[in-house]
Amino acid sequence: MEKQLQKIDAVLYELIQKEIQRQQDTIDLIPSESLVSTALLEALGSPLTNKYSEGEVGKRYYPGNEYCDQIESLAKQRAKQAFGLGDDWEANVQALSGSPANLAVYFGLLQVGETMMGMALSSGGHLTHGHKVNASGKVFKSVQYEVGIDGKIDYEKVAELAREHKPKIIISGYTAYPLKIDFAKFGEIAKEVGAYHLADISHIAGLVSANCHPLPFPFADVVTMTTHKTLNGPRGAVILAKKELMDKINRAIFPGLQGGPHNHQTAAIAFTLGQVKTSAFLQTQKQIILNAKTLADSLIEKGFNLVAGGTENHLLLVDLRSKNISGMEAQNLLEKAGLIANRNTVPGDPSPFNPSGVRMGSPVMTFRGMKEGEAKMIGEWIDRVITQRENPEQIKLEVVDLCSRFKVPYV
Ligand code: DSN
Repeated sequence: MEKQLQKIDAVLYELIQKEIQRQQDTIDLIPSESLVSTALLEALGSPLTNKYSEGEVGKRYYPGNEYCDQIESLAKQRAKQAFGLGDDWEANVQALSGSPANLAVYFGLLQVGETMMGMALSSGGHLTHGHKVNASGKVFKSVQYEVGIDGKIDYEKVAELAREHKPKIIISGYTAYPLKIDFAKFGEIAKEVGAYHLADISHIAGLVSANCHPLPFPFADVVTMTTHKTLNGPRGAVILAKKELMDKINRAIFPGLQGGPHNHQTAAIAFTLGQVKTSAFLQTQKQIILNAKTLADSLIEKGFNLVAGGTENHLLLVDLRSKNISGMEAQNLLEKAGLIANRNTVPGDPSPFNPSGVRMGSPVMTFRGMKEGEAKMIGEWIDRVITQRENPEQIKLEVVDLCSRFKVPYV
């Protein structure tokens, strides 16, 4: 097919080219972002976007779904294979992203006003885990647990809170937690109080599928994940649930929360899940962990404090209070140097509006092919920007030079 966008809408084309160049010339340390292949973009940019497929495979509200049915079935089958699941689990791949996926689980399994329990946003939980500004915290009664001042989950405290409030769902899985999660322990706590255990593995789905992080199965009743983080797929989500719960969740997705699934997105999810057992994917997930650890060690060596003392996964939280710089200032200086990391609260932060930390992750640098040597170099640049207060524009020249040796696939 001849390329058309540049001819028809040069303004939009130019903006997309500039964004591609920005991605090429910077190092993306945001642990929830990704770098997809051009093969994936072919599926995502396909004419499947034209089609309506409200309903489920074989039971659609529109005709003409022969191939969309096969594509959605393939995605569901691959979702189960990716995590080694058998007939007692089912998959839904229609949620448009992580937030609707989580809401569908709550609306499917809870009545309005019933109690759910998740980690507070300020401790590394997600908005949809019961924060008061989110539908999850408005529609349901939300109980929030927090990490200790050491940045670690105190499983006994979580159990005590669960015994006190008797939530109907307990959520494990986080957006800013650098340690491994003890899913078995969460399963025990949920069982004791008669709750469902929802594991939201959005951040670590790639690591989990590659056995680089303990699996939430069989300790969870439902597992949600976005597909655009360590899984390295398109924006989207997968819900895995025990067979007897899936009907309720399916109905919460459609007609409860959404209309037709995005078939082009489903195809790209099927592609992503088809890659997870390849040796290249497994190797990349191992390298993500090695790179995060190398970056963490390099920062610790330079005198930075890391929440929880380091990392066991793909991300680290740098506590900047000893460096006399706010999370916002650090984020801005790092961006000038071409290092893209986001400000984040750290345990004990008095206000979420002025966080004292920066969150960093290794997935995108790893997807670009960077290894321990580069991760160490990134740690040195961060130190030069934040501690030595060197001119970030000068450091950016070095960053762009490194980036030129690790091209994003679209330039
Ligand atoms: N925005 C994602 C993150 O950065 O972790 C979570 O939704």
